[in-house]
Amino acid sequence: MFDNLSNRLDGIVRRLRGKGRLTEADVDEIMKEIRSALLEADVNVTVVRSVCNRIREHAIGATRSQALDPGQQVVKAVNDELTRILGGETLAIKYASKPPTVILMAGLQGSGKTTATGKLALWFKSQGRQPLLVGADLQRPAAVEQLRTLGGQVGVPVYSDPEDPVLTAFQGVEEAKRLGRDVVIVDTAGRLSIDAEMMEQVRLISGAVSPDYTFLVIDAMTGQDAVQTADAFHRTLQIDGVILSKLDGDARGGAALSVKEVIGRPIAFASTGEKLEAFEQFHPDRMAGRILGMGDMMTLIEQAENAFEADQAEQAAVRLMEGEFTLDDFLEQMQALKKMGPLSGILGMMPGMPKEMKNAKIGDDDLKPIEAIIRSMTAEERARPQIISGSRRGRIAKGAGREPGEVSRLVKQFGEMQKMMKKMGMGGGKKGKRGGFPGLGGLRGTPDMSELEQMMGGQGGMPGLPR
Ligand SMILES: Nc1nc2c(ncn2[C@@H]2O[C@H](COP(=O)(O)OP(=O)(O)OP(=O)(O)O)[C@@H](O)[C@H]2O)c(=O)[nH]1
Ligand SMILES: [Mg+2]
Repeated sequence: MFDNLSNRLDGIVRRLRGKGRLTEADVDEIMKEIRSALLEADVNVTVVRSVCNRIREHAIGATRSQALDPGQQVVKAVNDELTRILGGETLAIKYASKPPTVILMAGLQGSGKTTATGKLALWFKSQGRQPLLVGADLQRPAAVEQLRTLGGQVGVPVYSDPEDPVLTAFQGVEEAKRLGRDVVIVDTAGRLSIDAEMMEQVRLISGAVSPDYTFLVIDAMTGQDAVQTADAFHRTLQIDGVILSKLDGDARGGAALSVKEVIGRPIAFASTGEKLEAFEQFHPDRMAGRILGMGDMMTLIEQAENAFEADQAEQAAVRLMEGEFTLDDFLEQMQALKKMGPLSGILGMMPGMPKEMKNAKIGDDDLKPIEAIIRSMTAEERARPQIISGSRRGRIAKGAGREPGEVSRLVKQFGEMQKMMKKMGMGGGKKGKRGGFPGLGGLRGTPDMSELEQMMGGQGGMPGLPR
């Protein structure tokens, strides 16, 4: 997602970084590029205009100020603007003081409502909640069955009554009270396009359950149309937030970048794949960072926390901070890394990762040589790779069925990664209570630009992977 926009803005950002001085002509040039990048990403024209005006103001300010790094100021302005149009702040769910918290899902047919309902249930579970799903889509015979399957997969009960959708929704909330479930998610029927009957039905359901949150699911692939849909729904339903689905497709991202400005409601969650885990809370600041190629360490850390055993990560973190992170630890973490999802997605979130690597399709197979090399090492070599001399290198390479050059590259890059991680570990805090991704403890909270900058200056990267 956002690949094209990201490529273009990343290019602009890289050029700006080196600029000692910035002239008005430079600004004109940059603004032209930013404008066309946004338009190409299918961002709403009005939004593009207002965004560009604001960035331009900052950029002109930067040409006139005596600041050391005007390029940096412009990069910050672009980052701030992107964050702002993506919604500014993360939508934090406030649970009803008197449970259950009721969530109503709305959207066009095929937008991904039912899938998102299942994913959201899993997400609430990860937050320590006990959701109940309600199938109020009686339009399609298989709809409730689909929801039941999803409920089974995420381990959440599903309520439905074949009689009537409004009644089902109402009784679903009663059922939740009876069962002591603290979150109810109501899935509703979609239609091919906005029609009066569908709007009326979802409005009645909304009236019957008084939702704490009404989420509109929109398909990111539909671009600007999605924004029109959002507008129409919002006029009937009072949307609280948007769930953007299918962000894994080759969507240009325009919907994500326009919806907040157009309906004034933020994107709450993003659905990024068919798998139930491919679902995240939407953090505008992190997403802006990802688009600008500055990485998204926070999401990476959270995914790591979910995939890693907490105490295992904790131990590794301690060793790392003491400078004792070994190749054995690395191997262990690599296994956990595989659980975090496709590697290319992970790489895309790492700060300072070269563009060509982000776009590379890297699968588990690419990790195999690294694994083989580490497994051919003795315990001592894994603990202290610096002892790996020419003859050891030859033996390891042979054992792994790889070239000696690959062994030295892995050792060298591991050393660099260690350095980078130590540097990041010095961010000024202790690791989070649940452990956390090794060495990143100091970065809890929102990393600011200077921290991101520092990290980007690091020479790190994934050992064993090409630069
Ligand atoms: N790649 C990808 N596919 C998705 C995502 N979300 C949903 N889908 C797929 O999109 C199709 C429609 O999803 P549903 O969840 O059934 O959509 P719906 O809005 O409930 O559809 P109706 O109930 O017919 O209105 C399914 O094939 C899903 O697997 C996503 O984030 N990424
Ligand atoms: Mg459905």
